[in-house]
Amino acid sequence: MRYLTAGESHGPQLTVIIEGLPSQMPLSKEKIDEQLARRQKGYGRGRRMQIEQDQVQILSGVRFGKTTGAPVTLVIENRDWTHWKKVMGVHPIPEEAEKRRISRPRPGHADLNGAIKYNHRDLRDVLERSSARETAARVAVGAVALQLLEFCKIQVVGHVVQIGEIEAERILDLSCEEIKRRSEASPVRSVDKNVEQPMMDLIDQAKKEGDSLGGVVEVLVEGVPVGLGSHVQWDRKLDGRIAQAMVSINAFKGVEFGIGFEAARLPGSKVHDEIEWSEERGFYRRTNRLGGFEGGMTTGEPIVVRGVMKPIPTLYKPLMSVEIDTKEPFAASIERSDSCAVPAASVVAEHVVAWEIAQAMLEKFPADTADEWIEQVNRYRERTRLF
Ligand code: EPS
Repeated sequence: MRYLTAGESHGPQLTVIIEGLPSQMPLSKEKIDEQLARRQKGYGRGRRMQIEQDQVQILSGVRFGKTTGAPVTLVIENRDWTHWKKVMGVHPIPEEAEKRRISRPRPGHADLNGAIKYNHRDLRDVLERSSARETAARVAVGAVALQLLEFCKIQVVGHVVQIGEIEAERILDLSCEEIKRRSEASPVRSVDKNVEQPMMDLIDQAKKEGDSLGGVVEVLVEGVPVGLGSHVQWDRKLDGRIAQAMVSINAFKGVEFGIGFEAARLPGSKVHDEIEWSEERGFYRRTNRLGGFEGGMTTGEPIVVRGVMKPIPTLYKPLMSVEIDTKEPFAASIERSDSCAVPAASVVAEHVVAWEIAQAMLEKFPADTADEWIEQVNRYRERTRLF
């Protein structure tokens, strides 16, 4: 299973083609729209989110509510496009191109590297594609993956564990269901009520100062069978693939599993998870410090992965940069932006992880139809329980 996304932030639409979904799988547009709406919420978003009301159109691969096995095309229109037709059109409009040209790269963005690499004198040719608007497409893809995972009772949820210096209390053993219930009711998508107001105050302060804030999000996956991914080759290690997917989200700079970087400080006896066995569960771990992975394979314990997001680099209080024509120092151009997108990023992280799990499930249990697929999953679950 694979996908590609296309589309610019202020172009007409985002487009995705997903290939490799089994046939006969119920696929609901409404469920994708629900996820798109979740991504648009969250304290700290800017004015653009008042313009967009993301909804998906399914343009191929689904008939009468079920997948056919053919590629699925998803489209999300950019409502803001109506204001950008002249700036983002396909046909040349030389006066417009010159008038609206951007020549002051923003530190922390793709602007300068992309312009040098692709030889663009207008930085908009880079920033339109590097914009985090693309994460709407990735959520749509993940929402399809989530519907596949629902079939075999795998649940995925993302939530915010830190914004700026404010950390949520680490509440162990919350189920996906409980995390979903709590974070959904929180404007900052945190399960810890006590940090909600301080996080919002911090975001308000950053906004007032023309600054931006980053944070940490966590994704929990429940119900994964043991043995997804493989130790036998570097690019088949599933934790490695999830790490790549997480860091590919705009502004993400790092990833950890389970206790993560904390493991550096602890002796092995306080890091590794002891093995137990019961008739009902088969083999399991007494703790889950390693976040559901050993040897690049799932242990069957919940997957716990966290990603760190840097503060959004588009600042109303711009940093210094250099004009690409005159080579003179300048304050970088000011573009409309969010002051904090960490709550939205927790939804994006949830969806990119969902995709990686769904892909790993289809690799392990290749099938043309959803029924064939679920049959294999159930057989394997029984075999591993009896091991
Ligand atoms: C973004 C800048 C802002 C954000 C955008 C990502 O857009 P604009 O430049 O139109 O104000 O709102 O995020 C989205 C559009 C979205 O859907 O999340 C950027 O520079 O990355």
